[in-house]
Amino acid sequence: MAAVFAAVDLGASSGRVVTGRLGAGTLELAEVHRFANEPVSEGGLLRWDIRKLHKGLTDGLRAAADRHGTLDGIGIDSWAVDYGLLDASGSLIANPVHYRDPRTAAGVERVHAVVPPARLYATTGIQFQPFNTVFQLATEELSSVADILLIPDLLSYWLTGEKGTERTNASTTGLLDPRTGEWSAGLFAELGLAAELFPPLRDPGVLAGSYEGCPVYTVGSHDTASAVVAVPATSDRFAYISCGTWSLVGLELDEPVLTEEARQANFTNERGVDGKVRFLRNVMGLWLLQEVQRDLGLGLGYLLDSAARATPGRSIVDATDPRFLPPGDMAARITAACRESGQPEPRDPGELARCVLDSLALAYRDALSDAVRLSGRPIEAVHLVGGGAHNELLCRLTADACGLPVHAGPAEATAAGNLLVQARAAGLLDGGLRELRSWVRGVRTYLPE
Ligand code: LFR
Repeated sequence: MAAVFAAVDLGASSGRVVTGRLGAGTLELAEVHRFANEPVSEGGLLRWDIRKLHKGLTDGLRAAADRHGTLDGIGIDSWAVDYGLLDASGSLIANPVHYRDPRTAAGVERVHAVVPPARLYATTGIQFQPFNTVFQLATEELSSVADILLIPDLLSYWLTGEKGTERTNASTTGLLDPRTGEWSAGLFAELGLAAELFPPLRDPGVLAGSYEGCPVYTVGSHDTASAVVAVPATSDRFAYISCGTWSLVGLELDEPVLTEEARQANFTNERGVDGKVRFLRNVMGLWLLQEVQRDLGLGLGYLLDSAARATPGRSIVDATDPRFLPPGDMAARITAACRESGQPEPRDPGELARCVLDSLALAYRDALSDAVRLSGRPIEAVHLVGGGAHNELLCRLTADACGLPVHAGPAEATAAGNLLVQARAAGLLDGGLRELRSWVRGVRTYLPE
């Protein structure tokens, strides 16, 4: 008999509920609900409208149940680093602040004054990003806070009444020891943070509670961790690009790489499902294109068609530059970056989009060659998963830039990884990541030219 699981996947611009029907030898995915994620400005800060997301989630679960009858499990993943603060009565104090809000500069200074960057990296293995939870927390007034819940853990708490901190996402806080998978007690002490503020750590793939009689499982609740589960690799010699709003570019390793070179190269050691290490670099990703689209009021199809006709490699920007982090004025910021580096300014939307795509492909190439050099792990192919797998031009440019075959797809890797970990937790699948990956379908290969 088939079993049906529901994956709740919250992205920076939309959330979705995807069901996975596990039948004879196949996992059939269906998107049953999609809802907008529109940040709000409150108290001078950019925030997530978390109640609206919660409503989208429960509406989606209802749609899933309407379609399939009963559900065999629910799992929640979202972007990383952000959190809600609860008071002693268990109520959310305010909407969670968006990691793209520039409030964190002071937090970075405060943390680095106590724990210098090199020691912070040696302790946690997490790349410097101004929005890491550890820096966000240094800007908070925590005296009336009883619990800190990461976004998927907060929504899971609202569904089940149970509190916990899922480990893959906990690693993105910049407070976890990558060698043990436990909080770094020393770091908490040095920063004057009480470790009890986070509910107990829990692994992906355990029972978190229940919602209306249906089991809720932890999954790789950091969306990137779930996406990496569904990379359909058949050997160890692969790299991945999880390509959505961000592009997360790197390798799956067994041990963290905590060298000074890895820090200088801004590589992170996030925790993966089954205790793996996601050794990767954050590249701005489709955010650049989404913001150009929003800025110019143009459709994606039009932009990509014109980019395909534009001169290749006319100007390149650094797609890891934090100047592109905040929303707004993206066309102007990209044009300024070209001008400042003495390159021709894009003259039309097609040239602008081409500049973004060429820059992404080169940033992928650089990240992959650094990853191989820093880890000593050779690679034979690149798996590009996530929404970017639909972007043929980007896939082609990536294959050419990297000089490696790019296996593009599945686009819904995050939901697939979420569902596979649930199915295993429910006892319907067994084995390791290799076995889970064998259920993943939907790949198109681009060979370098
Ligand atoms: C991707 C992602 C990245 C993380 C960024 C901010 O959706 O989770 O992995 O660095 O969002 O949370």
